[in-house]
Amino acid sequence: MFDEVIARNPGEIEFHQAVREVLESLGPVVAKHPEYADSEVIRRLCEPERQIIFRVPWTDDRARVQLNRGFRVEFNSALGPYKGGLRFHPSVYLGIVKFLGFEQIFKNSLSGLPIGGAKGGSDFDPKGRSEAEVMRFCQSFMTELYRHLGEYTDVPAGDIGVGGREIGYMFGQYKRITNRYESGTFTGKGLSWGGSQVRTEATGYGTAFFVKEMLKASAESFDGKRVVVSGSGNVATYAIEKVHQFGARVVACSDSSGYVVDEAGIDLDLLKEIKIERRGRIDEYADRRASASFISDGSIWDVPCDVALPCATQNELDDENAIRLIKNGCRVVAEGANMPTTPRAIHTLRDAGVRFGPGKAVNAGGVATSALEMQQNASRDSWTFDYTEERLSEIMTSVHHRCLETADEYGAPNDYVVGANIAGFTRVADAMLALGVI
Ligand code: NDP
Ligand code: 2IT
Repeated sequence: MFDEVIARNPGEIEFHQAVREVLESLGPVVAKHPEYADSEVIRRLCEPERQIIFRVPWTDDRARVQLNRGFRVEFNSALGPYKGGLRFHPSVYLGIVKFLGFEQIFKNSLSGLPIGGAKGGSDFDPKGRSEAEVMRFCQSFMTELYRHLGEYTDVPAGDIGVGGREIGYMFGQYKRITNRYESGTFTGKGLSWGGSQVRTEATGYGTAFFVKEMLKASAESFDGKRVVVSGSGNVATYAIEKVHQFGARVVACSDSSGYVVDEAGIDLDLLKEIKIERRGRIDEYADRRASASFISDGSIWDVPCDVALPCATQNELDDENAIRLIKNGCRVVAEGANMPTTPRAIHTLRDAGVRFGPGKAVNAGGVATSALEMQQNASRDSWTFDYTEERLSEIMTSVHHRCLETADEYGAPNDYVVGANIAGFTRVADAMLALGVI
């Protein structure tokens, strides 16, 4: 089946990687449940229900015409409306969108909530663009995509390069074209126009909640641990915040220009001011903080730590990095980002007895809180921060439990990869069987 996926989707290497990782876990399930093979449910899962690719023309501040490509891959809707983020980054092409959409199916299923899987985005690079340029791009992007969306159809959110600002411009254009205030068509909205408390923080907080459970499962806690977090965007920032609240110290974080080491612990207010509020570069953090230094070559995974949280992008932690982490005494690696660890690095970590949490479980708190936002929109309600955070915490505890329970059931105790893949797969596969050959 893997050969068939490669042949049907040539050149889409990230998609191949994501499919392979799931297929490798499914042997014991098919052995126990031949009905999945008989109904070709796995083959059907690997083929998106719908793929939309479109032109996104817009004019820059100098009145020059710019051109980007837009994507939305609506992968699976057996469990609910298509759900998943939009990524704006120059590296985006069909293979990236499909890997993310495929992962999203199993993540959303694992969350236990009624959401299907999708992903989209564009090769637009927001770096260095003015507010007005970003707005015009978002409006052009939505002028095509709006026709495919809806609260019962497809519900986008943010991802790399897409946060509250971009969701605002896209929701505004959607509302304008459709003449409907349909809050439930987007998640990650601002708090004054239908957004949910905790959605901004959810992926990072959820990552910390999940790792807390991983540590608890081996009779440990965050207290006094040294943690390294890659990235300094949405996921990294709020992972750092919660990890600090749990009593650990984050000593390094990064962006695409390099990393900072701060033995006194990352000063989150300073980091937020530079990276979130002003969209600046990470070297400024070291310029303004005496205990910090900036390193532009080498790797953030050279920094010794007990817990490593890759929260930037795919394939950012390779085998060489894994070997270094193990040498330096790292005991837990958990993916805040989607597929940040290469397959070889995962094997190396697991062989060395490092506890490894895969993204589709660890970072499920973001999309889970999106589903909570959809719930609030559907009932025209809005919940308090504390109540919503409590719901997120419960969801992450149950995702953790589901992973370990399923890993046990299929003869791979403590293997979170096997547990997450099989638990995610069986829920969506059962729904597909029930819905017939569609
Ligand atoms: P942001 O755009 O807020 O931040 C991304 C961070 O990663 C930035 O620090 C960025 O650095 C860095 N980064 C991005 N691309 C690269 C690259 N090619 N090389 C090195 N560094 C890079 O995105 P998010 O925090 O939202 O997303 C981070 C990860 O988490 C992604 O894998 C995303 O898919 C995943 N995720 C996000 C969720 C969410 O709710 N937002 C939910 C679940 C997973 P720079 O600023 O220099 O570009
Ligand atoms: O990868 C992800 O889970 C996200 N970017 C969030 C998706 C969502 O719909 O909230």
